[in-house]
Amino acid sequence: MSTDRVRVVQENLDRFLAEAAQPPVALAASDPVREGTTLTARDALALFEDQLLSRVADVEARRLKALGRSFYTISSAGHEQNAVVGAHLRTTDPCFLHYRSGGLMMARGRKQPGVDMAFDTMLSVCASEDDPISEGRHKVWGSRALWVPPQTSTIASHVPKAVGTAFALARARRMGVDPGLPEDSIVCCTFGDASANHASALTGVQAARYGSRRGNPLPILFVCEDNGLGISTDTPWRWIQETFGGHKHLRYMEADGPIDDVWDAVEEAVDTCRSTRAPVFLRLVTVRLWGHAGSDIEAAYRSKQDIEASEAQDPILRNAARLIELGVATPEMLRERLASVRHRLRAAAEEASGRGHLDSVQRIMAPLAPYDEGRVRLSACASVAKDARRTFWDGDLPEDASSPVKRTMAAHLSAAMADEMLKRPEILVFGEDVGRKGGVYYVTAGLQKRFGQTRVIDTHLDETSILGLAQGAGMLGLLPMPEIQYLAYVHNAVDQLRGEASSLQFFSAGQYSNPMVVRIAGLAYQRGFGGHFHNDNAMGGLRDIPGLIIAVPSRGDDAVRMLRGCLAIAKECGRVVAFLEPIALYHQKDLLTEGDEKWLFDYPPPGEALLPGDVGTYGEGPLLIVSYANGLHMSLQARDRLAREHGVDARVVDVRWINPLPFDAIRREAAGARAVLVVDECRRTGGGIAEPVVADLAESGYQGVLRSVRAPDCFIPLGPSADLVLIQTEDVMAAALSVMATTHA
Ligand SMILES: Cc1ncc(C[n+]2csc(CCOP(=O)(O)OP(=O)(O)O)c2C)c(N)n1
Ligand SMILES: [Mg+2]
Repeated sequence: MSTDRVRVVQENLDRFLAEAAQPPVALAASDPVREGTTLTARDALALFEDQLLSRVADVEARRLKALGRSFYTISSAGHEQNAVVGAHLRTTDPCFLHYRSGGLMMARGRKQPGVDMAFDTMLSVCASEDDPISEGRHKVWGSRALWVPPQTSTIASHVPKAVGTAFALARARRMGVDPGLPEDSIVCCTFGDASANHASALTGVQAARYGSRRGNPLPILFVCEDNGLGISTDTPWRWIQETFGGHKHLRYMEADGPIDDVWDAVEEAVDTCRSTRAPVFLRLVTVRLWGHAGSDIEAAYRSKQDIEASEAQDPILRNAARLIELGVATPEMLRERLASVRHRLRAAAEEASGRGHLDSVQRIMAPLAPYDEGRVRLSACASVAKDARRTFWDGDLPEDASSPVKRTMAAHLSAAMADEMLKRPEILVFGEDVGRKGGVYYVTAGLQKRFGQTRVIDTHLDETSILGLAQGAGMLGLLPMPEIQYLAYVHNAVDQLRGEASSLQFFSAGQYSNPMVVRIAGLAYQRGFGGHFHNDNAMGGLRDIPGLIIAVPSRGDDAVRMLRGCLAIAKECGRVVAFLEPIALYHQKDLLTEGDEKWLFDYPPPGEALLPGDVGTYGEGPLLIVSYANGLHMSLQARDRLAREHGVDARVVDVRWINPLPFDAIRREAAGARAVLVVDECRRTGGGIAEPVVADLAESGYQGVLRSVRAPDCFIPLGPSADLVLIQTEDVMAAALSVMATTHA
């Protein structure tokens, strides 16, 4: 068997077009291709050209790859019937696409003057800096003009945000925010048949059904491009139908057969989704030609008969035959189209592969973490309408409150959220139990009552969907504030932050953003409610996400100022922010002795804010302790005892911002210190701050002694044993004394 299946498939088409008989009739351009369809001869021919563009782009990508001039060979070959989906959708229907949706993109591009999707595709496979969507950062289907946010290579990870976008369409309008799309827009999300088994796909579909069942408009069209294979593993016969057919709150349809039948089926699916504003699942039957990617040797796991059977089902071959049979075109017309497309793509390939690539770290990173401090500070410190506040607080402003109960971090955060919601009508608060109950720790208590169910939503129990909604809402102009109940429970959905939300600005060259402030209750030291999953003392899984801002307040007033800063960063710069709230400090009142109430603070009135780089400092002394959160609380206790019991003075710095770490401020503070002790409640190698802070000081030439206190690399047991694997004030004392002893020696 010839191993060059690209050539074989092309030759099949050429041979067919050379030998095909003339059509029995000739249709006029505006004639329907047969009775009972809206597909006209003109549309059918245009679709065929879209499909050819997609096909020949794949051929050229492989040719260039063999020459070392392109870098991506996962093709759409065999999937080109998806062009019909592109033809039926509007360019104002947001699309989140499978990597084989090339036909769809060509058909969509045709609707937008000034867009040349074929050329852009070649730029993309060549990783050219001129690729309009990603500037060569990845081969993605994406376009700002066509409302197609770029997808990542993680299969199905785009499904939750597609659902979130569909949900946010109507929600934004209800909140008075214009999403910039027509009211009857729908969202389209395509994926493969193997991907349909993935947790992200299943949870996306489930979220759509659940949301719809709850009475929300959820106009999402799921399109499963079913080629029966996931790389080498076959999908059981009828599996997609068995899995997604027959569910309530999900209309299931199929599109298969000749182009005109596919046209009718897709039309019905799109129209149903648009008119019912409810989820529709369309199985689009496809074949996969040429293996999974250029590097895949398909013959190793598929028989010759199997491969040839797929090739015989080549949609372009079948469509060519159908167009001739229906009288849409003569073989000669199709030959001419094919020749012209080949000519056009060859020129595009040559041109695109000659263009440059991003050529500096600076240019590569430019869209990753945009930050305009001036704008952010203005926005963070902007006042909240006085009258609205007075009415809302019923004359009892939080900064005037005197009851200590009102001044814990939890109470302050609650008030700060209310103030920010008054100030920013685009804020949407959602998560598990945040509405009626007010959150597990009552931080969102009362918000739903005051702001209504439109702006404060109890979601179903799924962190992936929560973060999917955050992305969709953010893309449509809302300012999402999702809550994740515990740090340990962000891990099961962390790809939505890591691979998706945090990478959107990067892979879209800053053309799309999904601003959000994700509130996460976390860290350890909870009394009475323990075990690892409620006391997760590691944030390494967040710290290594490029561009993600991580804020960790240690006291109530800081929390308020930092939250204002975080919302402003999200709003003004489109950034993704993790706001990690130390559970054990939510209701902490005391600092040094029981009942001293020294950890209660006044509510900072609107106008005050903290931004990355703004650290907190306590005291003076030759010992510098660098810490955050519970460690900060313990460090301040240690500082008091060091002075009283040992005559050792220490200065304590609260870094407040875990990402980006305030290295400049730490270096400045360290300059006058004989020793620096980093108190890190996270695990020794769990991605806390000790490693980077110590490394930075060492590398920047700090001459004093460096030491750290960190927790062992262990999960946290239930009950009193927990304290054995969590650092304690005693540990801070011991390390501080030992390090100071070294400096005296
Ligand atoms: C989460 C994840 N796991 C594994 C992969 C590697 N991978 C890429 S494509 C693919 C198969 C997908 O098959 P299917 O969804 O049927 O799409 P098809 O390629 O057949 O169109 C796999 C396993 C990935 N990209 N993402
Ligand atoms: Mg497949």
